[in-house]
Amino acid sequence: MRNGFNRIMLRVLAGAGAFLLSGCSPEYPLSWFVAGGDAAEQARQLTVFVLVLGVLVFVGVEGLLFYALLRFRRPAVPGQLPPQVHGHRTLEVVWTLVPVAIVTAIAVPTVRTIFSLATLPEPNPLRVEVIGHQWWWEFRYPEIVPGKTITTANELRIPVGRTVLASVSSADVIHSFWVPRLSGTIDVIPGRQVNQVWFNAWAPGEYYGWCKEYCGTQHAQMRFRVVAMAAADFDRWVQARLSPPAPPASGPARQGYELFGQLGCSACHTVDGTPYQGRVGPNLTNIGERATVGAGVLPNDPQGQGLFRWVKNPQEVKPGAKMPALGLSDEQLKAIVAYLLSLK
Ligand code: HEC
Ligand SMILES: [Cu+2]
Repeated sequence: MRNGFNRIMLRVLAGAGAFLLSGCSPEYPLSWFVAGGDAAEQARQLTVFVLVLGVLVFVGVEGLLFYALLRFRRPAVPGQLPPQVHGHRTLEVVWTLVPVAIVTAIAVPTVRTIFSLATLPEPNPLRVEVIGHQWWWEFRYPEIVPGKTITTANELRIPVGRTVLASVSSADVIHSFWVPRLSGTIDVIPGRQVNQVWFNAWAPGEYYGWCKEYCGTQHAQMRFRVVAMAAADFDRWVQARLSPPAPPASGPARQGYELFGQLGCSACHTVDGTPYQGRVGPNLTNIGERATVGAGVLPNDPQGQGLFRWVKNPQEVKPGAKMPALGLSDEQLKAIVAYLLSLK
C-alpha cells in the first residue's frame, strides 16, 4: 500500500521535474540567458552575477540556520538557557559589515551597467522609430534616405553589427518594448515622452519580441520579430523598399488590388507606390515577405492560408483586434490574398 503510494509519488515528481526542465532549453527564443548582442550581454552578465550571489547568500543563511537548529536544539544542562549574545560587539560588527559588503558588491556593477547601457556605443547609430498600437507594432526608418521614411510593421529589419537606436512612442496606451535576446525593456508611453533604447545583433537571425506591459485584450498577441540581416542584404532590402513595384497588371492579384480600394482596406492600410494611404492599420507594402500575420498570431504561409483566415474574419483569429470582418466572399478573399502575397 505504502510502497504503491511512494511509486506514484516518484512518478509524479519525475514527470513534474521533466516538465520543468523542458523550459530550460537554450534554444528558447525568448530567453535572455542566450544573449544575441552587446546590450543583452551586459544585462545577462549582471543578472547572472546577482543570481549567483543570491544563491550563495541563501545557502549561507540557511546553512547557519540549520547549524543553529541542530547544535542548540537541547541545552547542555536541562532548563538552562544557551549562552546569550546580546550586545556581543564582534557579532554585531560582522553582521553589519557582511550585508554592507554584499550590497556594495551588487551596487557597483549595477551602477556601472546602468551607465553603460545609457551610453550609445556608436556615434552614428541606425535610428528607428517604434510606435506601439493596440495590438501591433509600427517601425519607421526616418533617415536612411533623407526625406523618405520607410515604414513597416511587426517585423523590424536591422543590419548585423550596427547599433540600432530605437525611439519608442505610443499611439494609444502604455506598452513596453522588449527583445529579450537583444535589448532590455523600455516603456512605450503615449503623449508626453519618447523613450530610447539601443541594441545590436551579433549574428543574422530572427529575434522574438513582445509587448511587456499589459495593454488590453490582445496584449499577449502583440508580438514582433527583429530580423537581423547581413549589411549587404539589409541595403538591398532598403533599396527594394524605396522603389516599390507597380501594382499587378493582370490576374487575380490585379483583381485583389482593385478590391483593396473598393472594399475600403485602403482606408486603414498603406501600400507604398499605390493611391492606398490609410494610416490606421499596419503598412502592408511588404506583407508578402513577413513571417506572420496579425502581429504574430498566425504564420504567413506561402499558400496564403494565414492571410485568408485573417482577412476573412480577424475577430475570430484575434478577438477585439481593431480590424473589422468585412464579409468578403471566398472569391474576393482569394483575389485579395493573391494580391497581398505579391507584396514583397
Ligand atoms: C478599420 C480599419 C481597417 C480596415 C478597414 C482594414 N484593416 Fe486590416 N488591419 C487593421 C488593423 C488595426 C490591423 C492590426 C490588427 C492587429 O494585429 O491587432 C490590421 C491588420 C491587417 C493585416 C495583418 C498585417 C500584419 O502585419 O500582420 C492584414 C494582412 C490586413 N489587415 C489586411 C486588410 C485587408 C485586405 C482589408 C480589406 C479587406 C483590411 N485589412 C481592412 C485595420 C483595418
Ligand atoms: Cu501590451
